[in-house]
Amino acid sequence: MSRIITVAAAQLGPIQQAEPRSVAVARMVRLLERAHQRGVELIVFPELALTTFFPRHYHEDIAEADGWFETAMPSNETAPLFDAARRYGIGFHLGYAEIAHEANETGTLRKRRFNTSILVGPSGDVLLKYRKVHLPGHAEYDPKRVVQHLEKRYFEVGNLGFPVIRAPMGSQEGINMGMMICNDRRWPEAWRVLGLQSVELVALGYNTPSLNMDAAGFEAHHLRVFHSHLSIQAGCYQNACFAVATAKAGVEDGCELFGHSIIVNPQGEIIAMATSWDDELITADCDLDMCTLGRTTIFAFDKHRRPEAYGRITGQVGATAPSVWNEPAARR
Ligand code: CDT
Repeated sequence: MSRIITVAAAQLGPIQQAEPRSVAVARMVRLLERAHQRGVELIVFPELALTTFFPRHYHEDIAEADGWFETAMPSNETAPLFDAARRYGIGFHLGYAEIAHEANETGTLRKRRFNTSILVGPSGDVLLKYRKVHLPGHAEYDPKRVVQHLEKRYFEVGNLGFPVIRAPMGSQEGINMGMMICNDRRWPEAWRVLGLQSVELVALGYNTPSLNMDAAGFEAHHLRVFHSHLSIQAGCYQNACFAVATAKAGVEDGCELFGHSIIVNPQGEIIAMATSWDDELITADCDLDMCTLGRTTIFAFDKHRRPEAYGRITGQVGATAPSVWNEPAARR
């Protein structure tokens, strides 16, 4: 049986601060209807898809930001999305800010906030949840920045690892699927952890500003999209998988997000790309058997990986200084 699945990246144009979730959900339902007309079986929406990218807004008291978070999924506001997906038999990926009442590492039950994504099956069941691990930005207001990026203030580091699930999707009886969120795509470790679980398709949502607001040095504008694509294409090639990488795009609360959503194959080739800064659906037929070549030849992990040489990857966080070469004493 053929292992071809039709997938879509459902790029969203900007969502302004004052816009309610109902507007974003209605836009997503329209994209889902268009996806159905094009025979799509899995649709990927962006990171924090229900609201503006609120980590650019500073709240002194973190609890004041709770209005940006979801306490239930589905909820009354997101139910139309789940209903439409069930009606059309389409699976979907959704990014949102999550409040969970959970025990922390010490066993104390408390309110916890995560940057989360879920993979929902065509039946409406949540198949898999992921919480963003690589949180960019800063935790305190930074007066040097023109636009804040306060993910480290509002979210805890994800505590679910990088899980992969094999589940039915569309006409396929089983696809190995995993997720990452925005900044995660720049970290090869994230891709490899998914690759080590035989991932075939990575769903990935992002919100990336067109300008580097870090005020720490110059970065040419055209390199922003290049680095995003480079990371996703390398991740797919080195782990022999597909990725559906979906952006929020356009000018949101005065801050420009660069869009350029892509679908990438296991050769690292871009097979579809968004061209607008608006709501836009791009689709591709992905033959999952394409994953076999890489994973049985150059990236046959079981034959060629050398974990005994990779200790530093999990053993340290920051880079150490290398040992310094000294000219032999006889030549001094
Ligand atoms: N949302 C997100 O993770 N965005 C980051 C921007 C980094 S600039 C602080 C990204 O890696 O695209």
